[in-house]
Amino acid sequence: MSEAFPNIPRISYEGVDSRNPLAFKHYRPDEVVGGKPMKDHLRFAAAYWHTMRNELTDPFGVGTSLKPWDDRSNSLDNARRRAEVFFEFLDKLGLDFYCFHDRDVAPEGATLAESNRNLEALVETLQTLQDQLGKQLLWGTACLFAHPRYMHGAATSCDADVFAYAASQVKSAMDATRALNGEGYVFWGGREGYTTLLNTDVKRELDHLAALLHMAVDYAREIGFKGQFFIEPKPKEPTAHQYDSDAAACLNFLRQYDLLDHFQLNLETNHATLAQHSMWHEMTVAAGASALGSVDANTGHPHLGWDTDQFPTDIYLTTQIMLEILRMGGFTKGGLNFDAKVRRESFEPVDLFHAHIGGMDAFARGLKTAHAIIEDGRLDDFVKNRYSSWDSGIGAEIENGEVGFAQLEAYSLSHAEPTVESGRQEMLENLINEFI
Ligand code: XLS
Ligand code: NI
Ligand code: NI
Repeated sequence: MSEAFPNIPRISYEGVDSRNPLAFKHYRPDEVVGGKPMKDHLRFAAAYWHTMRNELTDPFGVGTSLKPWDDRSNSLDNARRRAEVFFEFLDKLGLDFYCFHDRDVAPEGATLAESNRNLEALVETLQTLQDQLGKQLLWGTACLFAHPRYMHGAATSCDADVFAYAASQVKSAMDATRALNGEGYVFWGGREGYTTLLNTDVKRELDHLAALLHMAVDYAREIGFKGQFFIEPKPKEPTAHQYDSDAAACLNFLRQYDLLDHFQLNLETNHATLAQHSMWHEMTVAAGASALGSVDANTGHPHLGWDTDQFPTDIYLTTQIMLEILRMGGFTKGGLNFDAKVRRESFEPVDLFHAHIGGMDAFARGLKTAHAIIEDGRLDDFVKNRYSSWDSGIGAEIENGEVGFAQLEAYSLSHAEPTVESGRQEMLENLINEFI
């Protein structure tokens, strides 16, 4: 097959002085940072849906994306050609991983049986390409939101037949993920939520969602799928209220339904923003529950209130993300998946390269900066010291559960008014800027 990107070379590292837009300025896959090559810290993945299937439509206009290799048909041949182009793309960018929804890679058929056959056919193609080019599947998932049957939700649909259909689709998507040796499997909420409470039995829908996830855990055991399950929080879009609203809501749900041992969170920056949280907040909440698993690396537009899925370029953002990843000791099964699309005005194939290069460079800088901040130690020392009153004396007694109200009252009556210290926010902000 002929190359899809004949004028684009394999992207290599040229360093900060390079003015070549098709080169890395910071990402050097084998450069060792803190005892580990950059590529193993970052575990970059491309998203099949945005890279290969996003036509760049918006609510006001048709798609603008140029994809000369794609005849826009639903044929298996077209699907196979797309997969080949996608792997050429991964290869040229030096992206080690990818992620997909079942329906991104294989066309939905007229029946469930036909859809399953299509997926199995494409799994064979993907397997061959993975082996040829040494690429790995970071995670697979099922598209349980695009088809009209899922208008009321999938696992949380009011219609039990739809639940059954969704479960069958997850089963096949898990089979595909296992066959391709996927590191993980993601459940993003899709249409699991509601648009109005007038017609919605929330308690029953949540019970059903948990039931589907328990079935997935059982099925993984049955087929020997060793990948990590992830839930991906998002507060709204497409529904007005998504059940998996944010990290805290997801953790509560998992705990309530006894699923916490089987799931971690896949956090997406733009979803954090929609929840009026920072990505750093979401990561901190997840890490606190030992459930920080993977990252959908993107960003939103500061003036727009929706999921614009832009490529991450902000060094403060990537530094914060990498700080949390380093603090937890690095990814295990997770990685940095560019769940991001180019703007509708950036419609040429080369724009996909610029976008990924920028994201990879931004994270390489974030990694180096975060590592330097940790090595420097002043930030961590400050925080540690800020809580030092808990390390001994009355603080340690409280933490150890050795005292109650009566003892604390006696303590306070016999001590002078507490003397508190400055939080030094501005000093710490300046400290971070020393590194950026
Ligand atoms: C949509 C989600 C979706 C998931 C995968 O907002 O980010 O792309 O990552 O289903
Ligand atoms: Ni996502
Ligand atoms: Ni998103």
